[in-house]
Amino acid sequence: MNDKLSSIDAMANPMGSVASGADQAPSRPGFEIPYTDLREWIAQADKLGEIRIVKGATWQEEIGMAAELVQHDENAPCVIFDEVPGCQKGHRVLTNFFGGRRKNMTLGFPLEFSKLELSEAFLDNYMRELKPIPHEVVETGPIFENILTGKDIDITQFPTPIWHDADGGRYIGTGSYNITMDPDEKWINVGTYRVMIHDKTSVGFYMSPGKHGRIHRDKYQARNEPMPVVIVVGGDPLQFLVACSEMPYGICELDIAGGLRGKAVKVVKGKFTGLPIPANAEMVLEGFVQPGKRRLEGPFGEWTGYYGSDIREEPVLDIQAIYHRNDPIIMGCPPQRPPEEQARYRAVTRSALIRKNIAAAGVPDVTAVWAHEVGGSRMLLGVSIKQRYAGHSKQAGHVAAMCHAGAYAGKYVIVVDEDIDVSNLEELMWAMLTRSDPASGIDIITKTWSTPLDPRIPPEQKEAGDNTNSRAIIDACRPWHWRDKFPKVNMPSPETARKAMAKFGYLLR
Ligand SMILES: Cc1cc2nc3c(=O)[nH]c(=O)nc-3n(C[C@H](O)[C@H](O)[C@H](O)COP(=O)(O)O)c2cc1C
Ligand SMILES: [Mn+2]
Repeated sequence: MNDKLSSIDAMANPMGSVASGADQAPSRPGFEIPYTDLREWIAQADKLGEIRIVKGATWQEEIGMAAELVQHDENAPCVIFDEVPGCQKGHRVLTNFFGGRRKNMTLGFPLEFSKLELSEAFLDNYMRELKPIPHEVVETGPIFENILTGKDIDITQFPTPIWHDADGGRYIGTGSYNITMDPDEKWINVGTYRVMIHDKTSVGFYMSPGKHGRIHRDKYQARNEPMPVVIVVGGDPLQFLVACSEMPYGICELDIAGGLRGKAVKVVKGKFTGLPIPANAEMVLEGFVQPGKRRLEGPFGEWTGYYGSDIREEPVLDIQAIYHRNDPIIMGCPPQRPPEEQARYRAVTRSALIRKNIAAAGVPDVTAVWAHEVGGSRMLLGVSIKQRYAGHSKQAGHVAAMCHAGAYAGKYVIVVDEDIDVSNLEELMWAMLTRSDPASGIDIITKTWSTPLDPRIPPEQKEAGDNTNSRAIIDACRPWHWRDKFPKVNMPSPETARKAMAKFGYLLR
């Protein structure tokens, strides 16, 4: 699984290689994603014994409290909240989908894979060559079981929690995705951006500068035209994982999810916007963002572990229709202080994407990448390489810091030799402490892509509209020109370690 990316891939453009032609055969002989929607996913996770149902918890306080607890424990179950006081029985909220052994099931890989193996399998089987399969329009689907329009629209009736006690509102969109179209280039984007309820018929959402949905929105605003939007607030977990990952610009994430599954995603057309809506989604909001219309949004407990960006004016979605299945399930993935659930799944997907991006930039012999959970899978990257030439480690570090999947909101990149397991935080730190020289081994890049959510950007800089931060690239490889003189590591060889485990492993249990 550790084999190198092919030289063909290394020479591909930085967007990654994208095969066209959309043949329907999955590229992963032997692996299969065992569900096509959230309900089938729940049935699979239940088979693993990893689903718990909680009845009677309140949306005002208790669901948020419980979510915080389970999301911080990677072996905790997925929890589905039902019979939420004040809400209809059967209208549910699901949290902590990505944990335990179900995370492997979610990606269609063997349950015994480690997180690094999971990420590498994701890279090898899905990401190395993206093979999008165009989504397929069908007449109808379960999402049209209930259609609420006009006076019937009331988004406040569903069990949307207050996730963190100082949140500025009820966030219905956390495990959600927004579907929009580029008004010039006409391509469809699917991206996860937090969504807060304003009142019965409107919600607000926050998109950081540079995100694809934000680029679409800025274009509509510049044209002074309403932007059609569809928001899926519960649906296929695989689609969600694709929607919240930095996929290439210009490619529809519905088609990427179809490609991963080897089967086109079936969509119905929104009755007001004509935008594609996954036919088996749980709940969907459809409407328009009027140019210039804004309302206060936030604060919201964010992935950095802070209430990110204060309450500010953000665009508003006026809801024209709510579609939902019978007994709909809202998917909740509220960010918490890392490491937590969100960091767990993003580590798996982002580490793979960064590795792909580095190879696409032509850097050879990257042996592993890990986007560490403690940094929300953005702020601390570990990269291991098999050093081939002087300057190789700096090159790998700078590309990791600046490639598409690694650039946004990064802080520290540590480059180490291939003997280090970069997914093991203590091992990575040990390598940094013993193989880097602070005076000569740290490069700083300034004015880099970040976000108003970054807690360390000074207020006066944010007010001036400058949300950039800086990066440190720490070269913790054995110095190239005297690598042979570097003291030997005093750990046993892999062979001795295996023997020790076989003979004395019982002492650990
Ligand atoms: C649970 C969750 C919530 C997120 N919320 C936001 C958000 O509010 N605003 C934002 O710009 N990005 C948010 N993101 C990150 C984006 O989903 C991610 O950058 C994605 O790549 C955006 O899609 P795009 O690349 O098509 O723009 C969130 C991610 C997750 C997992
Ligand atoms: Mn996108």
